[in-house]
Amino acid sequence: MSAATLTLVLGDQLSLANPALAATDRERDPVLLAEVAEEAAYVAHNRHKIALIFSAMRHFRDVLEAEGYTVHYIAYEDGVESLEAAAGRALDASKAGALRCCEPGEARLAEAMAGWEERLGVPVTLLEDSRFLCSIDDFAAWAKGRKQLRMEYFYREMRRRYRLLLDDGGEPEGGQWNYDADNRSGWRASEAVPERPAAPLDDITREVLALVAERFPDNPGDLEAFRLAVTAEEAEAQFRWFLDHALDRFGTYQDALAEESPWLFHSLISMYLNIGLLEPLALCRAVEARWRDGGCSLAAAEGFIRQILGWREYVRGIYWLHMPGYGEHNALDATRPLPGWFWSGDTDLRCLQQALQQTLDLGYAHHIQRLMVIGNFALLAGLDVRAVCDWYLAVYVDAFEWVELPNTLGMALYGDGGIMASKPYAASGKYIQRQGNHCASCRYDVRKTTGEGACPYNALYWRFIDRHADYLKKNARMGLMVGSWQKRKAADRRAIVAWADGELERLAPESN
Ligand code: FAD
Ligand code: DLZ
Repeated sequence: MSAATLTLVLGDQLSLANPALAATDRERDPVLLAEVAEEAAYVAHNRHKIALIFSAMRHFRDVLEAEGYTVHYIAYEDGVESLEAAAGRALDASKAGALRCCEPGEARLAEAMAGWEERLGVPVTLLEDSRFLCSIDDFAAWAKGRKQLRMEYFYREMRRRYRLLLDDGGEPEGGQWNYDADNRSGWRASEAVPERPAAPLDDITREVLALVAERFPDNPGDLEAFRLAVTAEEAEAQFRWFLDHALDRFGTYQDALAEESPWLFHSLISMYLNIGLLEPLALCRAVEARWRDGGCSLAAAEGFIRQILGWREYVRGIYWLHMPGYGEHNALDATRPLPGWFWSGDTDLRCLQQALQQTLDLGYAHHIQRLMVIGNFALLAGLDVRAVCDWYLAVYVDAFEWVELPNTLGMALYGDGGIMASKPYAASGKYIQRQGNHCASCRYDVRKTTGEGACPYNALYWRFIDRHADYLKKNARMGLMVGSWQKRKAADRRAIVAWADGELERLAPESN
């Protein structure tokens, strides 16, 4: 019998379809899962994220044992520093002569693992992560030779490849590839938001919550409010609830901002997808089936499938195409320090306050809060791109660098100079007012640009246009806005920029 190979399963690879498990001989090869200090502390993760991952890992250990695998489990209390140290221990204990793992999702860990063979003294095999619908190599082949990469064209190819929402002739159902224009309604509190069921808390999760409370007292996250699924079955139940109660309104209110709800009709499944509890193609097929059965509109089904099959795969492709080095971009030279209230939520801008508070407490904000409320403020204020990206990586339950970095640096901050987005997502308070009902209970007046009580987004928007006019003029989609700014009287422009400078110094001081 050949020597055993140790299979390492990382905390975001908790799926029986993990290719490293598929290659494991259950009779011979031990499996290692390890809760380690380094992974739990490389940023100040939201406590919901640590609790989710540790509890899901412990539950997955039980699933693997029931499936006949021999599991070597290292708990956080065992005090092991790093995944490398954990692998070293398990290799010694099991006498395995090699190690295999599905490739890690973050370049940071991939780089560290590149030295394992030498340091651990055994062959290390990394297997392609088959849980994604477009491999890193396929994305690179698609990107090759294209002057500009755009998600929409990638998405169409993915629709054809997986035959999703196509008619018998292979053309898009309804005659259009994209129904985004139907997905932009603002929230006017004219309908009820369904109550979301919490996933059950069992003994394993309770134990993990106590551990996280004790060991991570200073990290963000209100553990009393922990309500996440920690097994594949529970995550599936959350998704089924979304299909039955929210999908049909998902499209309509995808871009809406609401006082009443942190999540409106969003699915709340990114964290389960990202750690392996749900599988992307199955979700897309279930949503298509729901539309074919008449259970939701085509715009809702297409909008949802586009997020998973399009955006999620696209951002991962962009990440690996440009790593290492992607995180070093700072196209707009944004270096202002991140204000301390990003970590407390203590601001009197109503939309920002709500988005930050739920982010810190629950580790969740929906896309428009991340992009057009928090991200937009960071973009307009010129906050330091590295600090902003580190903040996003820390605070969200679903944050892993492969998905966080292109979304934050590229989409929200335009820090990559247009690799991800065709224009900066910069907007004044008018956009936030149009999309929801925060402005009605805000102390600032969204109709005012300058003067006491004016909504800070307004003057900051024009300051942004003024500051980057030469750069933005080259962008076909921003040229009009720059032109209309430059046509205004010089004295008016000076007054707006001076007001914005003062507001910025008040809200995000240059030295703090
Ligand atoms: P829904 O709105 O219900 O969408 C369904 C699913 O589509 C999501 O669960 C997610 O898997 C996928 N999806 C939607 N948009 C994107 C996108 N732009 N990129 C990748 N997947 C997408 N998503 C993460 O998973 N992790 C992150 O760290 C993350 N950071 C972000 C940072 C910024 C600045 C922005 C603008 C977006 C970020 N996103 C991130 C994308 C998106 O905001 C979240 O996936 C979404 O809000 C999760 O909530 P949901 O499950 O309710 O999503
Ligand atoms: C995020 C995370 C945390 C908090 N803890 C662990 C852990 O203790 N053990 C582990 O294997 N994985 C953990 N993870 C997920 C890893 O950070 C993730 O696998 C890498 O970031 C690569 O995507």
